[in-house]
Order: sequence, then C-alpha cells, then structure tokens
Amino acid sequence: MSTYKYTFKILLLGDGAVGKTSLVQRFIHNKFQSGYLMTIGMEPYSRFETIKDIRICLQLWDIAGQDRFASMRQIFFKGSLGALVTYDITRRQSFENLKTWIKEAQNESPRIMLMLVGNKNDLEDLRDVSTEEGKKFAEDSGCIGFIETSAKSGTNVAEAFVTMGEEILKSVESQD
Ligand code: G3D
Ligand code: MG
Repeated sequence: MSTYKYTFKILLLGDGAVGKTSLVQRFIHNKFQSGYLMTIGMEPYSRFETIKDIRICLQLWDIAGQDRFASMRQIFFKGSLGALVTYDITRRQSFENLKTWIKEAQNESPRIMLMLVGNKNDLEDLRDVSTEEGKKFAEDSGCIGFIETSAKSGTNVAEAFVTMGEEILKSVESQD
C-alpha cells in the first residue's frame, strides 16, 4: 500500500561512529553489517508504519559527511519534525558532545522533537555511560524520551523510530 497521510522527516544526529547509519540499516533492511563504511548521501530512507490506524511515511535522514557544509545543513534540517540524538554508550565523549548537537537542532528547527538514543548496548562490558545518566540527561535537555538500542542485535531499534513517530503524530494531530 503506497498511500499515506503524513510524511515525518526524522534526522539522525550525533558524532561519527556512534551507529547512526547502522540504526537506519537495521530499521529499514533488518540487517547489520560491520567492517565497511556505508556512504549515505542526501537521499533519505523511508519506511511506512501504521500508527493508530494512520499510515505514515517515516523519512530518515542520516547526516553522513554533510556536516561541514552550511548550505547542506540547512537542507538537512529544513522541515524536520524529529531527531534521534544518538551517542555510543561505550564512548563518553559522544555523550558529552550531544549538548552541541541539541543546540544546533533547536536553532535550526525550534519545534523539533528530540529523542535520546544510547546505542551499542550489546557492549555492556565496555559501558562508559550509565542508563541513569542517559535518563537524567534526556529529562534535563527536554527530550521526549530515552532509549538504549543495539543496531547489532536489533534491540529496541524499531521501538526508537516508532516511538518518535508516535510522538510526532500526537503533536501533529493535536494541532489540527
Ligand atoms: P555512524 O553512521 O554514526 O558514523 P556507523 O556509525 O553506523 O557507521 O557505525 C560505526 C561503527 O560502530 C561500525 O563499526 C558499526 O559496525 C559499529 N556499530 C554500530 N552500531 C553498533 C551496535 O549497536 N553495536 C556494536 N557492537 N557495534 C555497532 P565498523 O567496525 O564497521 O567501523
Ligand atoms: Mg554514518
């Protein structure tokens, strides 16, 4: 079925190598590939979901290598309704750097809904950021939710994207 009521533009933000591309690949193709660099341009990936009986196109944009070009950045942020703000639970610096990502997202898209995602939770032995810290940061920075995921095992990946979709739908429908 190709008819749908809404397209929600959702961004993946966060440092390099936190797993943004891997999360999108897991959600779209249900696969995980390690060991080579996947190059994603400005073409978004889409997956259709039915949420509360409403057919929705979740359009996912991975910032890839465009972050250095201001004009690309504007195209990237334009019309975005949500973002998965992603860090790697084994790399504290990627967690600290989210402050900058969030500031930029809120500057470019003041109404954007943010969901905090701690990825690589299959690597429990290497954990560097606790679940409690993640939760607290999400609350303090006005995120609509927090979830830990693994693109490798698939844990919580669909939940992260679909929850984002549900929250955007709630906000869109309450404006009608
Ligand atoms: P990015 O798009 O944010 O830059 P990538 O990140 O999706 O390219 O992932 C960066 C590296 O982390 C890749 O390793 C990838 O396989 C790995 N990775 C992504 N998600 C997970 C996860 O949930 N668990 C684990 N264990 N590894 C993950 P390589 O070796 O391909 O560079
Ligand atoms: Mg990538």
